[in-house]
Amino acid sequence: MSERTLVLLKPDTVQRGLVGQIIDRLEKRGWKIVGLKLINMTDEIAKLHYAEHVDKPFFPGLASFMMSRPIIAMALEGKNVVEAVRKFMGSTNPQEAQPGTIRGDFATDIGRNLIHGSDSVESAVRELSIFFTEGELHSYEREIDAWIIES
Ligand code: IDP
Ligand code: MG
Repeated sequence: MSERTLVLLKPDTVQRGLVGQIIDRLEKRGWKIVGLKLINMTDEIAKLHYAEHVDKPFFPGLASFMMSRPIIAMALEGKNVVEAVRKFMGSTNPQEAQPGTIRGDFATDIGRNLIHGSDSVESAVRELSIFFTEGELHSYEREIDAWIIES
């Protein structure tokens, strides 16, 4: 079943000029971009988005990093895209991430791990509503989908 997920390209991705490479990879994988913008994360958004981590010791550092420079927020659509994007990103700690994943190919430090992806379909729905209004999420046809998705 087709579903949607939230991907954030964190400030390190934008600063390092890796936005194009990462978007290139996820487009080539076949996922459809249904929302995309460059934004500054605020304290309020950080607390909402990372609600499960607000009381963790790493939260202040994480929040200030995420607010330090612009980020890219994207909504992706595809078959099992939530779980598939998690695999595409690699382990949270890049030291443990497999080569071939974003974190395994481009990152070395857990606090500079380049990318966020929702961890479940429920999280995706919640997180997408933080970053996108309904009008900013687009439904459209792609002729090439017949060559990517059997049915
Ligand atoms: P995820 O991004 O792979 O879903 P989470 O456990 O949800 O990982 O943590 C959210 C983010 O918080 C991570 O991507 C990472 O940037 C940061 N983080 C998580 N654990 C640590 C830690 O132990 N030290 C520093 N930063 C951490
Ligand atoms: Mg997470």
